[in-house]
Parts: sequence; C-alpha cells; structure tokens
Amino acid sequence: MILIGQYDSSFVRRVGIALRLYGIPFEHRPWSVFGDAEKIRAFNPLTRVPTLVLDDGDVIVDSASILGHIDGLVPADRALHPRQEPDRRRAMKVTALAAGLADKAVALFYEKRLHETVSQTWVNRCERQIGDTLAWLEGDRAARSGPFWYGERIGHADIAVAASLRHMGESHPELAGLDGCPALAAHCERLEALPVFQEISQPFSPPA
Ligand SMILES: N[C@@H](CCC(=O)N[C@@H](CS)C(=O)NCC(=O)O)C(=O)O
Repeated sequence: MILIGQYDSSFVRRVGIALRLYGIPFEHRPWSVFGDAEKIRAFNPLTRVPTLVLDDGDVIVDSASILGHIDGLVPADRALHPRQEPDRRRAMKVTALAAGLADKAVALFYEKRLHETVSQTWVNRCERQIGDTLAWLEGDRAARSGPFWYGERIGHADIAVAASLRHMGESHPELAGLDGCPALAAHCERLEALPVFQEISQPFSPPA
C-alpha cells in the first residue's frame, strides 16, 4: 500500500505510526497538498492527505477511515483501539477530540496565512475550541497514572494526542500551547521519545 502525505500533518503521521506499529509494510509518498496538488488529485478528488492507495488500486481517504480499515487487518489483541465497550467509545472520544483539535489548528493556520483579510471572529472561535479541548484532554490525562492513556499499551488515542499537539505547537507558536498542561506535556514527551515517533516525523513546514 502507498501512504500519501507529509508527516508534518498530524493526520498523516498518526496513520504512518499505526502502520509501523502494526508491522504493515507501506510505501510513503511525502507529497505536499499545495506543491504536489495535481499528483494527489489523481488519487483523491478532495486533494487532501492522508490518502491511502491499496494494493488492488482502491483508495481510502480521511485518517479515521484509513485507520478503521487497517485496524481490521490485525488480530483483535493487537488492535490500537480497545474492542470492548465502554473502553472503545472512551478511547474513540479522546481520539476524536485530539483529531478535532488538529482540524481547528489547520483551519486557524489557513485563516491566518492564506486569507488576505483575517476574520477575527473565526480566529477567536478556533482559539477557544483549541483551548477548551486542551483543558478537557489535560483533565482526563491527569486523572490517569499509566504510561499510556488506557494503561500499559499504546493506542490510537495516545498517538492522536501526541501527533496533534506536536503539530499545534509547531504551527502556532503564538498560542500558549502546553503551558499549564503538565499531564499532556509529559504524555507528549514520553511518546515523542519512542523510536517510532522519531522515525515517522517531519518538522512543520508551512505552505509556500
Ligand atoms: N479529516 C481529515 C483531515 C485531513 C487534513 O486536514 N489534511 C490537511 C493536511 S494536515 C489537508 O489535506 N489540507 C489540504 C486541504 O484541506 O485543502 C483526516 O482526518 O484525514
């Protein structure tokens, strides 16, 4: 399979990390959504990443759909999302909040960098959504003592939080970031130190 997109996207990165943790071989094409738009469009009419091209030529778009597919390729005891309730829905909530925070960080970046007239209303809204979500995630992580969000094993929730917060910090140095979020800061530091996070990694590179 082929994973399209650069690892400075938290969405691409979390797919790459999950593929590596599952031991699923893949080819990486680090195409930029701006500089390589035509190449990406040939596989995905939305011209977005991540885009995953399967060996039979089928194409899966959107990180949640891609991860749903690859989760189904591994035995239940290796899955990065718990398969039993209520653990499953709780892990999915943390994952969705982290991915949603990354969505807002991307939207905020595009607003500030790509719009000639920046809407302060939209900026305020994104910053409030990011701040409130960070506070929720900090509270939930601080209530847990294990090395990972749900105990001894890494999961999609851990990966999504660490990937999203690295992207947020690098793309928005003007925001408070993880100041005042010690549990999240420790979580991210622990994950970024893992070999798979160091390998599947790219510093944030703004669109030219
Ligand atoms: N919901 C999508 C979001 C992906 C996303 O926002 N990708 C960005 C790069 S970080 C992108 O493709 N931006 C180009 C665009 O939206 O036009 C997912 O989970 O895959």
